[in-house]
Amino acid sequence: MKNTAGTEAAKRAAGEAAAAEVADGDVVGLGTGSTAAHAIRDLGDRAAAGLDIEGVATSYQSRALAREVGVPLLSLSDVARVDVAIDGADQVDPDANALVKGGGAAHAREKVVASAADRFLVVADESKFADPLEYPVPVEVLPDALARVERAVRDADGDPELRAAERKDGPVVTDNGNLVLDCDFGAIEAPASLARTLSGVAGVVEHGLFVDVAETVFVGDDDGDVTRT
Ligand code: ABF
Repeated sequence: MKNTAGTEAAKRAAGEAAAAEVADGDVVGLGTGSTAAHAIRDLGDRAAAGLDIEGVATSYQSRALAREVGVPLLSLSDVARVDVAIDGADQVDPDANALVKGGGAAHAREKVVASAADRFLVVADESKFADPLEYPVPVEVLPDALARVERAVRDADGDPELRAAERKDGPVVTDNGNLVLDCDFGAIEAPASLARTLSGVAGVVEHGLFVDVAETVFVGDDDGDVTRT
C-alpha cells in the first residue's frame, strides 16, 4: 500500500521541479506513483515542445503514462545507465540517506533504474518525512519462497503481511510475477543494516529500502513551493 497523504499541489510542485533538471539529450528514468507522474507529464509537455529525451519506465503504470503524454521510451533491458532518474517514495529520512519505496509494488525495477542513474532525484511531499523511518518495508518475494522469507523476516524482528490486491481477491502480483510482503519493523534505526539483512535472504527478489542513492529530494508543500534536501 502506498503512503499518498500529500496534496496534489505539493506533489505537482515537487515533480515539476525535478523534471526541470532534465536536459536535452538525456535518458530519463521514469518513476512510479502519483508524484513522479507529475514529472512524467511535465516531460511530455517539454518533449512536445522539442526536448530531445528518451525515457526508461520503472513499471507498467509509468510506461503507460509516458506513452500517453508522448515521452519516447527505451526498454530497461537495453539500458545500462541513465542520465537522471526521477521517482517517488513512501517515506524519506530527513537527511535523505534512506528511503522506503515499493508502495506501488514496482521497487525492483525502480531500484535497477535508480542504481543505473548518474543522478537519482526523489520527489515527495512533506508528509513523507520521518525520523527514523518506520514505514513497512515492501519485500518482493518469489512465490515459492514465501514461507521461508516470512520466517526470515520474523527472525529479523519484522512482522510480514502479504499484500492483498485492491480490486480482486488474492495477493498483489508484481510486473515480475512475484508476491509482496509488507514488513513492519517498527522504527528502523539502522536502515543500511536492515537492507543488508533483507538482501541476504534467499527468495527475496528486491526490498524497498533505498540507502545512499538519492542525490536530492524535492519536497513540495501545499502552497506549491519546493525545497531541496
Ligand atoms: C513509487 O510510488 C513507490 O516506490 C512509492 O512507494 C510510491 C510513491 O507514490 P506517491 O508518489 O503516489 O506517494 O515510487
